[in-house]
Amino acid sequence: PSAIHSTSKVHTIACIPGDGIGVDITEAAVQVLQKLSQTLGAFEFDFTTFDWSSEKYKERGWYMPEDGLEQLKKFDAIYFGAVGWPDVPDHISLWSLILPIRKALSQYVNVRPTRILRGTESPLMKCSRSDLDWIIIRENSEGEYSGQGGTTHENTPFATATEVSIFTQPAIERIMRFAFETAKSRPRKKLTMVTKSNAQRHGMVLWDKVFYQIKEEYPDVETDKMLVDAMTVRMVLHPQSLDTIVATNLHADILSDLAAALSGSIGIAPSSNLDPTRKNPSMFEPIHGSAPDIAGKGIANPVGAFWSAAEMVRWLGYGEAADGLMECIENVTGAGIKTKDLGGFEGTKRVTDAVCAEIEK
Ligand code: GGG
Repeated sequence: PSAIHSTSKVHTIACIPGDGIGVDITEAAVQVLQKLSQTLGAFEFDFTTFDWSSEKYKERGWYMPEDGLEQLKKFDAIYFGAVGWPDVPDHISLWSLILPIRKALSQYVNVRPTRILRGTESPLMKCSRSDLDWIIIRENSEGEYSGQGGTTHENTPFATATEVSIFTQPAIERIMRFAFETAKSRPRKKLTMVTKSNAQRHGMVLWDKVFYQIKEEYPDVETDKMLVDAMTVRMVLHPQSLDTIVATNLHADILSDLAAALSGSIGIAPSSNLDPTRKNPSMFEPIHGSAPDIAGKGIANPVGAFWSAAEMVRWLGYGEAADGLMECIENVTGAGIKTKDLGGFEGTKRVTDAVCAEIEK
């Protein structure tokens, strides 16, 4: 093994477990990633863990140190668990950790794949594994999560707040191109674009317009356009009619939770926050939150964390290893080794050990 390791590439990974089950599932993901690298010998991971969390915020008054973003820029990738805890307002935790990281590191694409893993099932009647295989492309840098706005007349009966959505042509163009390229790379070559451009008549109309402009460059991709409310109905009633989906920051955030639930559980859903220019490290995190009600109990589903880890491995250049890890995960779910949210009886450790055993086979 030492001879193999001497030629393997070492990748530095910033690890931010964050809050609640983020800690449980990050520990599990690191175990799986280490097992994968030791078994394959082609790459190694050098993890540095950052204790940036709501618990530490309560002690220190900050989530990230002032140079936190600069520290992160030095890594090859970031692995993130979850953020949010009941006694810290959610907008503070989100705007102190993941949102600044996504913005500062130019991670303007959030890729959220959804499919029904072997041995699991959709809560939808008559929805087979081949009926639901989607990739949601979420605009990750602006839109409804621009952080612009303010409150006046605070703590009076006339309190007034604005939350300004910002949509810019360059940001819409780059997310559309990424979405078209993704759709083009998939067998069905089909892209559904989602907005609410009947009720929101500025930013979302621009979003529609840019979509039709970029579409001209991709004559081989079949497209359609949906309003977000109708899209929720289509996802439930006609899942097989969808493939690649592109939506704004807020809409895709919501639709991807629905997608995850329709595929069996939010506990399996991964996400990749990508800087496609590769000038900055990209960040990989399961889409679920910190789940305070089950945190530390050893029952959190680690599959979304493992799938996110597989996507990190893919992004670092090891597509075959990522596919192999996905195969191991599905061998485990396929054998019925699953947590409660997927209808199983196992805990985090048992699922993690089973995936590690599959990797070693
Ligand atoms: N692991 C992801 C996480 O902590 N999610 C919490 C959340 O609410 N995220 C919102 C977002 O992804 O924009």
